Amino acid sequence: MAKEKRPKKVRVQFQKNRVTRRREGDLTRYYEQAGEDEETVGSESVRAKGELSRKRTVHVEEDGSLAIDESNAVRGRVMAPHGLFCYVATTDGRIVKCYTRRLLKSLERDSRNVIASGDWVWFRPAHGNEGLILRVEPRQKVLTRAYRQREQLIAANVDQILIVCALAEPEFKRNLIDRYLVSAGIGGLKALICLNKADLVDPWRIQPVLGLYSQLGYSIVLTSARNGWGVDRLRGMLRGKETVIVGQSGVGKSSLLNALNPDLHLRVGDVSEWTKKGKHTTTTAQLLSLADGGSVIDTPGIRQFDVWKVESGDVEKFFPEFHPFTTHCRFPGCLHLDETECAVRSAVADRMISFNRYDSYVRICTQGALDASKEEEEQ
Ligand SMILES: Nc1nc2c(ncn2[C@@H]2O[C@H](COP(=O)(O)OP(=O)(O)OP(=O)(O)O)[C@@H](O)[C@H]2O)c(=O)[nH]1
Ligand SMILES: [Mg+2]
Ligand SMILES: [Zn+2]
Repeated sequence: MAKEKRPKKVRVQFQKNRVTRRREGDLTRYYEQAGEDEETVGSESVRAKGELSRKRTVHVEEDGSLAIDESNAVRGRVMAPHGLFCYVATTDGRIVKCYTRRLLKSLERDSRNVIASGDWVWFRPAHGNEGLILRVEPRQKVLTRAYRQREQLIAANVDQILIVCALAEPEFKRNLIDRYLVSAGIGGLKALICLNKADLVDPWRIQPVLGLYSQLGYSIVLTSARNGWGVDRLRGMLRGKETVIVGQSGVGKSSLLNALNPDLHLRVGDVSEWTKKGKHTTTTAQLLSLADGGSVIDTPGIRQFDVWKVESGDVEKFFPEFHPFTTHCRFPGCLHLDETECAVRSAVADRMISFNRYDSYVRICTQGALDASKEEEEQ
């Protein structure tokens, strides 16, 4: 007989700001007055042990998410988080501006952001077209990165990642592709690579990159959002799937989505003439539905993408071309960095492994040692 699932109790430390006087004009004050605390009577208890050590007992599901009464709540998917609030699309097609219940922030024991684009949530409707998020459903596959020594969720509940690079303007960065590939591997996401702005370069320049990544087994597509090359093929790769689209600012992520679905009317920017780095036209990740099925999360361009907490010994898993050589290294557990008689490094010297890929590998393995102050966001 199936075991009945029952919520269990956990103790949650209050955040400091829950025990201090609320500021005038606090955005969530209205909702708390509207009964956040009353709703939880019976399921939560407060024991005061001095002002700053208050804890609350809450009921959580087996998966760790907060147990709530779903009969008073509406289910929806987070389209775009905007700091204190986010827009949530309901299954009946409405878009509701939602704030987040503070208790969720206290429950978030790892230091991730509480809500991400693509999250499935339950909210309690309030006046106007607003609501209060009570529960975040457990996430399936996610894309995260390291940002200021914390794990930042970029997108939740996605099947695949589309890594967009521009072959020119801004300068093509191969190393970034490899970082995204490792993060995709960690998150269990299928990785697709899109080389955009193909109209700006001679085809012969692209061959080595196309050859390398297709030999490694990744789907790779050459596109031009300007003249429409490759757009049909790309549409086929995204159809019916949940995809997060990533890449530097100015590579053409939003332009490609407009080319796929002209109804989206996404803002696209100018690549600034003097830096050729792009101008950050998209400022928050947003979930968009595609006309022929599936959805995409368009993300803002970021300058630095670091993989979140991967052990050096695990990085080689995501470099399949190393695998035939690793068993020939002299030391078991060789990290292929500075060990003697390393078969991977010999293969790089013999050009059997791409130097650029090996360079990416070394950077990812040693990224923990990088000065955190180097991490910056282009926004
Ligand atoms: N020549 C050429 N220009 C393109 C192509 N795709 C996009 N662009 C131009 O590149 C610039 C940046 O495009 P966006 O779509 O805003 O780039 P993005 O990746 O969304 O940038 P962020 O939102 O800042 O992350 C715009 O001026 C586009 O017109 C292309 O295939 N060829
Ligand atoms: Mg954009
Ligand atoms: Zn080795």
